[in-house]
Amino acid sequence: MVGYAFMGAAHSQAWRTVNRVYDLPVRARTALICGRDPGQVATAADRLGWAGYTTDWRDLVTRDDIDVVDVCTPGDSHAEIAIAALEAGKHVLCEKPLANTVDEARAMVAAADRARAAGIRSMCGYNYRRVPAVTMMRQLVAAGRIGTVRHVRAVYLQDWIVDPQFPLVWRLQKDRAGSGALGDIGAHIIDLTQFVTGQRIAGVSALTETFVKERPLPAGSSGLAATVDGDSPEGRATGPVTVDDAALFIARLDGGAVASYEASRFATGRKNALRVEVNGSLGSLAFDLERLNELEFYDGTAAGTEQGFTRILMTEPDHPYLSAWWPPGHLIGYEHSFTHQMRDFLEAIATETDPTPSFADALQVQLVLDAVQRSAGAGSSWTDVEPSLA
Ligand code: SOE
Repeated sequence: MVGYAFMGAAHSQAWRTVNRVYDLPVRARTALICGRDPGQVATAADRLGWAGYTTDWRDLVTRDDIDVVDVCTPGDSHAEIAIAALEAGKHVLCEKPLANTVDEARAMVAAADRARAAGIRSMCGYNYRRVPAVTMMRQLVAAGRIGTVRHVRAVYLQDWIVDPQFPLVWRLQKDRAGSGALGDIGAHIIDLTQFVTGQRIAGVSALTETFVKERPLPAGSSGLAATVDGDSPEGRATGPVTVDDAALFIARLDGGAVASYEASRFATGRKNALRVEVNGSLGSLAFDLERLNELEFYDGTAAGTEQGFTRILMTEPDHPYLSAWWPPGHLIGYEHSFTHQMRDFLEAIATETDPTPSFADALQVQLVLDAVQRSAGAGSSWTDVEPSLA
């Protein structure tokens, strides 16, 4: 694994857990973790359960006893590491968004295609697909239970940078992160809604906003936490915020649905509010990450006297991914989506099948991000999503 902050910790937990929960034809061994700071990566290896550590990611690529490389770094290094790993014959799991630019994403897809011919698998980490309620939403849509999808309504709202004195961490720097709320959390709802509906975003009209344009430089940071020097703002060195704080867009999907999306880190009081509602000709489905063990289903074909949203508690063995966990009626959390992701990735490797979302699927999300940025830059003008050839 490369990276040991927030995503590195979430993925480590999943790698350690996956074979304890699921019976799989292969076992994951957490061999080597990489980070730039020798002291911090040593501590991370110990805490997160890795047998060894290194400060040079090339060690992961050159070591013969390593089969899988998991890329949990900021977006500016995804392409270089993932392509080198694929070329060295390693299966690659790469965090979302796939890359910082469409060109990088295309190069990653090309590398993944070449590697596939040699039996090497690749997958992008859109983990929320593997929340059982989200997987079941897709199954119900595919089974026709809500009929023809007409509306998709998606928001992903956080508030962790609302304080103007919150420092300029890498997620607020375009050269490191590619974009702001758009790529960090907007990418999740783009992927999730396309996954659930089976339809792809064809065109958008968008606007983005950066509310706080200058922030203090961080004294230290890890994951979403960061510190600044001094007790008061006076005298702190600052730098420009080069990404969006919020991104909003309307969209047409290629199956005929219309959609709205909102991603913001300034939605005061909303901590991790990813909500998706899909309305079809026969019914509706709604999901809220802050209540991730629940799925709301409105069955418009039920007897008139019985119509209304039903809350399905996602705790039963027949629900996706859940039979391996706890006895019926017991709940799961955020981290389980990563364990499910590792389960599916390992199974694909063992059965020599291609896992999803593929790099090509993730390139398509990247093309939507690109269309949103182009539309926002052109005064919200209607902008088609470039075809991905995927
Ligand atoms: C921070 O905005 C963040 O951790 C994202 O980077 C993740 O992708 C998302 O799952 C939760 O929020």
